[in-house]
Amino acid sequence: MSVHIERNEAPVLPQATPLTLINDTGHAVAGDGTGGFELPEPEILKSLYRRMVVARRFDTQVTALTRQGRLATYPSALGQEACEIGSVMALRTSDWLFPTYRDTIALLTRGISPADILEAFRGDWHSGYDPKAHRTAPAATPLATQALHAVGLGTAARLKGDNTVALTFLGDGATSEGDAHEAFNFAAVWQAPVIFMVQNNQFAISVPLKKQTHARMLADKAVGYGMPGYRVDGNDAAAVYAVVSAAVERARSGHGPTLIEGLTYRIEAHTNSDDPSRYRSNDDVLAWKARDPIERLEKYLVSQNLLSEDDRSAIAAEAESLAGDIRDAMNAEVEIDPLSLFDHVYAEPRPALLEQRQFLADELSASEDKS
Ligand SMILES: Cc1ncc(C[n+]2csc(CCOP(=O)(O)OP(=O)(O)O)c2C)c(N)n1
Repeated sequence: MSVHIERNEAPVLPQATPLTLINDTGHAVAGDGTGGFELPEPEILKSLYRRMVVARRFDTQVTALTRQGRLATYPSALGQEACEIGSVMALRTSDWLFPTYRDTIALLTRGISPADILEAFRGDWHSGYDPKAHRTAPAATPLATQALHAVGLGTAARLKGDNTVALTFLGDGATSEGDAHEAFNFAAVWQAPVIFMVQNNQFAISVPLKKQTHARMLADKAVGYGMPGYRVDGNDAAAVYAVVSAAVERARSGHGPTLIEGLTYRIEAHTNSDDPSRYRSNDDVLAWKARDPIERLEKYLVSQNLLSEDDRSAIAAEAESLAGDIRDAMNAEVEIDPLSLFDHVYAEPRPALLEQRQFLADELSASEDKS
């Protein structure tokens, strides 16, 4: 089946001032400042808030358990809640998500259980959840590979004539990878229904953005590929939700991909094995903490009488109950079959892999005989 591809008008350069709907003092931005986007409905804002609070509790709990040695590694998303959750909430459950290792709280928002999310970080399994059941690919560690997978799935959906949209998260550093270029290029050539959500959290481990790109900003890159680009305040969940929703709608109605740069900051270390004090100043961290995505939405909701004390208690209870579930799951000793490492690598087993499997099986039974 052939698909007719329309040429877009030459996209215009995105505006450099990040699109914001609720500013960092918790006030709704008026008039022209909104770039034509509208504040989401109160119910959506409340849901964004609730999910961000729960996600932060997830993050702080997992960081604590990592320090206790319960997980091998954890890339915190603390401070990036608006980007992660604002984006995912703009999807339908039938859409696909292609996440990276950083996006655990996006997985949580997709309804994947903490135990299943964390299995891979504990080193127990490649992916602790069934990607098809959740329409969420395993979180990619090789940078930018997930963007190609999103373009593949989006293109297949387009060819099949269904209206599935694929959203993929990339970091600022990932945009320097060849895979990102290939994904952007072919998404635009094939007009794939894909949203590239670039979370510009300023650093690729210790490498600042200015060493990754000479472009004015990451959103500008969209224009060269022939797709629209937006720079959004990545700490404003309302703006992220509104801009991503518009991109999803555009993709779903056959108008191709969008690249969105969410300007945000990674408050914690890259992972628990990194010391960020070696490459960034505490003043920067404090300045970004003052722009906290949760606090600003809370201020707005309170000012509009949309968040009662009862609401807050219920959200706090939900967050604490989730933290308890995480502790239970990570404190449980699980039996892992080392041979399961070879399951699901290929749909049809390959001789070389079977040989390696047999080698490990022999080693295991030899060590059992000795003990
Ligand atoms: C192809 C590839 N090269 C190098 C790495 C090692 N690596 C892991 S994370 C990282 C930095 C990524 O930064 P960014 O894309 O900005 O994402 P962030 O971790 O900040 O969310 C690097 C270089 C990798 N995982 N994959």
